[in-house]
Amino acid sequence: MEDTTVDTVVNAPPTAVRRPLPALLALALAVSLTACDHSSPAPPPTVPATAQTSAPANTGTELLPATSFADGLGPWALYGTDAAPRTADGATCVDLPGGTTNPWDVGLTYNGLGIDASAAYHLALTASAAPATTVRVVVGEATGAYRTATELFAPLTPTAQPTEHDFTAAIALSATDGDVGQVAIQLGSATPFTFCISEASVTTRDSMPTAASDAPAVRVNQVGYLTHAAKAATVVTDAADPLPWTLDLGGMTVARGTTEPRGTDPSAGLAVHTVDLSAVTTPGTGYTLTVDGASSDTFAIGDDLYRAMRVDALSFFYPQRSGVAIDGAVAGDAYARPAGHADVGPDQGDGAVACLPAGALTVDGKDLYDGWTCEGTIDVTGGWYDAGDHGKYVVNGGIAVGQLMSTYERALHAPTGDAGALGDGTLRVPEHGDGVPDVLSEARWELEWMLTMQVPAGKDLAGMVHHKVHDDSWTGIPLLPSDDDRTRYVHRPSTAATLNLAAVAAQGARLFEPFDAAFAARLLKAARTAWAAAAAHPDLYAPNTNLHPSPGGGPYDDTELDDERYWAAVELFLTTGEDAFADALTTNPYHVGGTSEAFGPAAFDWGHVAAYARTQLATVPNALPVLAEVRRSVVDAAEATLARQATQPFGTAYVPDGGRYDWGSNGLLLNNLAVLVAAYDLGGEDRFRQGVLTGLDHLLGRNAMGISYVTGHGTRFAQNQHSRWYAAQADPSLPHPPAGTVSGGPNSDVPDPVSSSLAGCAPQRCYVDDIGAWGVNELTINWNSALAYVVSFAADQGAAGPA
Ligand code: 9MR
Repeated sequence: MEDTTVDTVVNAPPTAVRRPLPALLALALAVSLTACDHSSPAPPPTVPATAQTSAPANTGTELLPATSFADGLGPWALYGTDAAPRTADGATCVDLPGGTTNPWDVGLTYNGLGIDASAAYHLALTASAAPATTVRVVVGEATGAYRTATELFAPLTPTAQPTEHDFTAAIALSATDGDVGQVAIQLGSATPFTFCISEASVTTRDSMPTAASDAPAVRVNQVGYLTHAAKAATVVTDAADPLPWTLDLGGMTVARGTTEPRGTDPSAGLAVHTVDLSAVTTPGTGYTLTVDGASSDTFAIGDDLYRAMRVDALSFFYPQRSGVAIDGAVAGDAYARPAGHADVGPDQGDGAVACLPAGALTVDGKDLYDGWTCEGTIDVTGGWYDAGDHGKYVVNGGIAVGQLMSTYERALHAPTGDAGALGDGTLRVPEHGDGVPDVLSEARWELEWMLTMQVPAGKDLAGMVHHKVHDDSWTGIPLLPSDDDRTRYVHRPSTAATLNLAAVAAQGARLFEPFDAAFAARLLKAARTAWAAAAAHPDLYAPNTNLHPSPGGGPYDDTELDDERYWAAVELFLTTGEDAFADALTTNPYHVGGTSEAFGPAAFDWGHVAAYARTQLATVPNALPVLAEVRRSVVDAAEATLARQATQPFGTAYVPDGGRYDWGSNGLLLNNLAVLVAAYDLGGEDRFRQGVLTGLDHLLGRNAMGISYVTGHGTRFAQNQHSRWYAAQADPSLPHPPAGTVSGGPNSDVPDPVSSSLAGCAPQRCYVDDIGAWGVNELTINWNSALAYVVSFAADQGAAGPA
């Protein structure tokens, strides 16, 4: 898929902020060193949830000149505070007065750590904080760009406890010159606390431990299986021969059989067997499957397993809203927060944002937009925050709001669709009682914002749409949107963003027509204007380069726009029926029989939208003469996906050529399932419905990690998705992401400082549920829109269909 090779860190923590320890000061402090004492018995190893992996006894070489703080700070330096360290009872403590904004404003640093890129290390601290405080610990550059080799969030309590962290270094660091390495314990905090430290250590390791999982060997959909659905499980076992299994409910064995050995699954790096429970159609909760002495997590069989998840997946968007206070009475008390970027401070507000000044430089020293800027300011208040960051990006907003509207549109037209389930009063949104389906009210929040991004008539590039708005540099975690004090800029319009607006505004025009004709007309006018502007400026590309030294947002770059043109033409045609749009779509290279292939092993994402457009054309009623061919092409693509899925002992429908998993693999899986949904809706062939449900089994626990990737659903679910405000892992006073939040999922590139410790992992296991692991565990609007679409389908199945 697009742009997985990022030359600059995406959603990275702050860069140019940590204060280096002056080398002379380090030397001066070093003279007070005493020999460290390893003789006292270590306290029981309590590995906090935030530690990356558990740490078996490590016998590597110690890289710090001293590991004990019994006699003072030794070679470490305290910066950002006048508070004086004191030493007692084997520890050095400091009373920090609080009052700082960023974690890195105060810190304890050791400079002079030399490590090799891609080598394995073990970091350990024994420390306390009173009151309990989470601190960020970084191994990285001591100067310059402050690049990070690894990081962890250590939740310190008033009782000293060890925090341990195994990592593979993302970059090389030098002990003496050049990229001098640093261990930094960041102690910035708004509130006062006392920090004490007794031990710190960085040692070499021979190799990383394999990703540990406490999941049972028997992997099931932890939420459950619809009564009339295929029911498959996967068992991790080296046994060569079939094994007996039993299915138990309430202490009784209700079914038994033998497993099917499937060999080693390369996507998981595990030897597995599969179990087929499809014959069991007795509803119940608390089923367990037992094989060879190992029992699965409990699961249900029933007709009503996805309705709550549908509400959750769709309600994810409200607390992502920018520009408005989030009402705890609507979203849940834990999610109440002040409005972000609403011009009330301390954030800078989105009411009057300037364009990026001309001459802003990339890492290559080039002017990012070739001299482009704009006069004045723009009101870009509103919309959804994209992900765990505070940026707002039109092309990702486009696919996300498009899929939300398609969730509703499917319910209008599909044989099993239930528009009532998405009606007014069904979701956790504030717009109840207005007669408008809640899913459309949520979509409108984003559409209104996208309209603000369109250049008005009379200005340079009128009708084009600005690509994005975000901070001038990356912020750290945790940070409420309302506390983001960075300067924000609107970026240059792009043809891609303009076509995105044309597509979703056209779709919105037909869906809002029954509820608000004036808004529908406004949308259609904007869509037509955008279509014409994109035709006049067909190649204004969003670049893949990033600003230097800190981009402050993702690039969402794209230089192949025929698919966006196809999507815009399809939606404009579906709304207007006009010949000009029929011509535009039938002559597009991505149309049936064209030179570009719309479908592939990954159907669609934010930057590859042809398959999504094709499914829209196939499923939304229209009078295109070649509609039968269009529909056949969707069914053929679904057949190809089913064929790939059938090879997978863990049931995934995402089977990329070459095997490597891309960024957002769970989103890619869900969008493949969306094509199966369309195929089922078109012909009612049950195998497509089964393929969707089997794909959800994988997402919800029948996978190599043995976890449900949807917060709040399943026995063991991801809940530390990368987010600056659902940041409970970094600050226990903040919540975890709301129920119904899907994680981006395994990414073979493991591009962030936390997941990079898994380098070389089998694709399904390139994952860790850690807030710092932004390359494998972020939340985004486009992945949750995919979840919402597919889960809404699953919720509609209920008692329907034969097994
Ligand atoms: O989902 C995006 C993925 O397809 C790209 O490869 C990656 C690098 O450009 O960016 C991802 O999008 C991130 C965006 O740039 C910033 N907000 C968070 C998004 C999810 O990680």
